[in-house]
This record gives sequence, structure tokens and C-alpha cells, in this order.
Amino acid sequence: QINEAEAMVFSVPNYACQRRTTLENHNAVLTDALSLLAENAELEDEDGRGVAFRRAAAVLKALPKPVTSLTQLRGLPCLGEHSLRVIQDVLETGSSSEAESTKQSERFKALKVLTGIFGVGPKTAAWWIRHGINTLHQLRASGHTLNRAQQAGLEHYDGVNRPVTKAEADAIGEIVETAVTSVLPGAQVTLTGGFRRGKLTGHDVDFLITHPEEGREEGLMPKVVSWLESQGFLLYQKTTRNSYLESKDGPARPASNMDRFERCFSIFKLAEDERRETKQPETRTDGVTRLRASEDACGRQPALSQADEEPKPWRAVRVDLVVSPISQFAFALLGWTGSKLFERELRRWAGYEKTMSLSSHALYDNKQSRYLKATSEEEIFAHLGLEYVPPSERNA
Ligand code: 8DG
Ligand code: MN
Ligand code: MN
Repeated sequence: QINEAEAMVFSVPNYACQRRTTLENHNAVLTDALSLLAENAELEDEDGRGVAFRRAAAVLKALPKPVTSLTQLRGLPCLGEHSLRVIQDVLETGSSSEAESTKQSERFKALKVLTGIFGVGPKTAAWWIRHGINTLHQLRASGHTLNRAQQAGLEHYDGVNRPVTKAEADAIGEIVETAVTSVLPGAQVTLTGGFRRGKLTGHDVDFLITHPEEGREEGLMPKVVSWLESQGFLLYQKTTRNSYLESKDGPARPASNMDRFERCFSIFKLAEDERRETKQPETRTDGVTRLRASEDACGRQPALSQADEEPKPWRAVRVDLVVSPISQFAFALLGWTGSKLFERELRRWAGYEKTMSLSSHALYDNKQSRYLKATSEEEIFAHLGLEYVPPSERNA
């Protein structure tokens, strides 16, 4: 039994970018419950509520020990009434009844399945549900028109929704490296996103591409994509041109948090022999494990039907590619490393505490009316008056 009077009272700074959040989480049950409620809010297109739950979860992720009583949380930032109720429920009963009932609800399940299709957001999913579509089967049967991204998303649903391992990310990294240096020798590829933060799995693989000579990176993406396509590595790709406007005294201030780099959202075709890992039976999204043809106990060729196709010798992997000029590289690297909440908190800190505007392109000081240059992430943190937080400690 833990004596409440002896239990330590935690202290945590207000902004996630002031904290060191590693992958070691002493309060996973609490943060899983809050994260699920955040996900549900996001699926319901209620981003404000989503952020509130994400902030609360991030505070608990930063704690050095498991929470044992509510009194330890007194004075902590970002813990609203609703989040505290969820925490209390978990502390008293071992689980959150709200998170559990959300997880079981038909609407949550339908929203999750439908937004699991690449190219489908909460609004489209909600519209389909209103029209009686709750499953992939119902969607396929409905004859609804799907755009190109959604068609690819539906076709490669299992692959896109299966976690990507670090080994797979490294294999994709080698392919991207080969593609990039083939079309522009000297160009550099950097792994960003969750894998740069040390995560062992991810929902996609993120890369940032640049060249040490300013301007040499221009027009690089279409060439990289053509190379990848010619080698049969792409199942889907959509490339967006750089729309970032240069003004005479520096880059124009971006209108929103969306950046304007040349980028490519893609689905890679990764061959089994390029995955550098021990092969395991494939797990279907319905949780049924099926054996590979070679593992059929009786040595029979398994019958091919629509429901049980031959296992593929490759898997689909979501990959994001971004090209940045070297002058903006540090900002792009910081912006694409995440976590999403850490990024949001950096921008909030910059705006509210420093009267600065931070984007993946630049840092603008609104008081001095000028851009603050940086060639490393360390310099950006210094401009912001923050202690440097390495990628592995940005897992807020
Ligand atoms: P995961 O894939 O393992 O699930 O996690 P992740 O790598 O942290 O998430 P992500 O969704 O791949 O996002 C990685 C980073 O990229 C994150 O910090 C947010 C950033 N990012 C986007 N889209 C955009 C965008 O349009 N503009 C900018 N500036 N950043 C973006 O995902
Ligand atoms: Mn990612
Ligand atoms: Mn991504």
C-alpha cells in the first residue's frame, strides 16, 4: 500500500517542448486511455477536444514514475476536468470505462476502419456512415466513387494498416538513398518522423531530402519518383510541387502550418527479401493468422479463393518524401521529426512566449520583424530560448 502523504508530487513544465519525453512510459494504461479518447475526438472531427486529451496524455508520459493517486497530480498543467475524471477512473478501477465503451462502440469501429483507408479522412468516413456504409465490404459493394488515393488505399488496406518495422524502414531507406543519389549525386537523405525519434514501429516511413548546394535540389522529386517507378517500387504516388514563395528578404511567411515543400505521399512495394527480418505468418486485420503456402501442414497447395488469396511476396508500406533546400533544412528536419504534439507545442511556445512564428521553413521574429537563420536544430532551440531536446526525447 502506498501512503498518499509519502507519494511524490510531480512537477512538469507547461509546454511539451520544455520536457524530455522518452519512449519509456511509466503510465501506459493512463496514456492509452487518454490517447484513445483523443483518437476518438479526432475521428469525430473535434480537434480541440483531441488536442486537450493529447496534451493530458503527454504530461503523464513525462512523469518519472507511475501515478498512484490523484493528489500527486495537483498543480500539473494540461489536466482538465474530463482528463482528471478519466485518470481517477483508471486509478480506482484499473481501466477507463469511457475509453472501454468508446473502443466497443460501433461508430468508433466504423470510423477507424474507414479512415484506415489511405486518402479517407473523418469527414468522408462520417458521410459514408450516414449513408449506411460501416465496413470495407459495404464500401466496395456500394459503388461509391473513390478517388485515386482511396482506390490505392482500399487495394492495399492490409499492408498500409500493418505496422512498419525499423528493419523495413531501413530497407526502404536504402532504396530511397539509391534512387536519390542515382538522379542527383551528392544529394542527402535523412530519416525523419517516428523512426528518427527511436520508435521501433511506425505507420509510415518519412524522409527528408536535400543537397548541400542551394538550388541543386530544385525539380528533384519528379526525377526520384520516375526512378522509383521505373524500378517498380511504387504502388501509388502523388507528388505536390513546391509552392513556397521567395521574397527579396527571405522566404515569405507561410499562411498555415501546412508547409509548401516539394513532397510525395506514396505507397511502396517492398519485396519480402528486402525486408531483412525473419518471416512470420501474416496477420490479417480480422486477427486470423494464416499460414504461408510453404507452411501448409499437409503439403497441399491451398485452394485459391477470393477470401483466401495466395500470400504476396511483398508488402505495401506508406512512405512520405519531402525535398527541402539546404537553407531551410534545419527547420524542415525539426518540423518533420515530430511528434505531432511536440511540433504543435513548439509553435505554441514560439507564438505565445516569444512572439515568433515557427514553421518547417523558417523562424520569424515578430518583434524584430526579421527571420532568424539556423543551420541546425540546436540553433533553432537556442533562438526559441529552449534547452535543446534531442529527437529521442521528443516523444510527447
Ligand atoms: P508514425 O508515422 O510512426 O505513426 O509517427 P510519426 O512519424 O511521428 O507521424 P507522421 O504522421 O508520419 O508525421 C511525422 C511528422 O511529419 C510530424 O511531426 C508531422 C509532420 N507532418 C506531416 N504532415 C505534415 C505537413 O503537411 N507539414 C508539416 N510541416 N509537417 C507535417 O505528417
Ligand atoms: Mn511517420
Ligand atoms: Mn508521415
